Amino acid sequence: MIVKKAELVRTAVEPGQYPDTGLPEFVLAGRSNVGKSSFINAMTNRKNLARTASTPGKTRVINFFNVNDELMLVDLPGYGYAKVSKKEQLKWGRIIETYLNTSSFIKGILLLVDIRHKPTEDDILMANYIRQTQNDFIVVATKADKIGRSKYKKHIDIIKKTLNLGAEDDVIPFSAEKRSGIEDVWEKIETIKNRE
Ligand SMILES: Nc1nc2c(ncn2[C@@H]2O[C@H](COP(=O)(O)OP(=O)(O)OP(=O)(O)O)[C@@H](O)[C@H]2O)c(=O)[nH]1
Ligand SMILES: [Mg+2]
Repeated sequence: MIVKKAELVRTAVEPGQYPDTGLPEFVLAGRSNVGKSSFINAMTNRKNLARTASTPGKTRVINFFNVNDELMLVDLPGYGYAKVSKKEQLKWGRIIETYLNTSSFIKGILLLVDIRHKPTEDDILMANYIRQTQNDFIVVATKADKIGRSKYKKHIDIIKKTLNLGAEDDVIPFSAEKRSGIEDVWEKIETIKNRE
């Protein structure tokens, strides 16, 4: 995929604010700080399209990015960061849940997990949730630059087992830092997009 155009077209917290371009949406879900916004920057080859930070809880709204007038990448607030107050967490949880239950343009959900760690209870809930929606499901293992390549398989097996994935489900190692895995993920997205 050659990204010619990538722009933030809408920031939303509630359904009336979602864009209605009709473009298929690919959603980034995952724990706070797992690398969702960095993923969008890497995928679109833009340094600062989606805002990232070393302090978790950076993304507090839903951001819709139009890519090539072909599809939307949707950046969600992260879940499960203990230092964010319970009240804020509930608020973001509702924003995420409402979006996932309401948007009629969602085509695929990308669940991002850190390649180094066993997925959390929240990740398992999210994976189960995604499975019971009609959407295609891609698991991306972020920050792959933080471990050696020879360790990928061991870590990916743990992720697959914990999230209860089938043998046919892929987990794609990804590094925004090293810019690896980008083509693999685009290929998956395009396959899903072109499938009726
Ligand atoms: N080494 C390494 N660091 C990464 C990678 N991706 C993201 N990071 C770092 O992880 C931190 C969090 O990244 P973000 O992209 O802001 O994470 P997020 O999931 O959008 O976080 P929230 O908006 O809080 O939900 C930042 O310090 C990034 O630089 C990666 O591939 N490799
Ligand atoms: Mg973010």
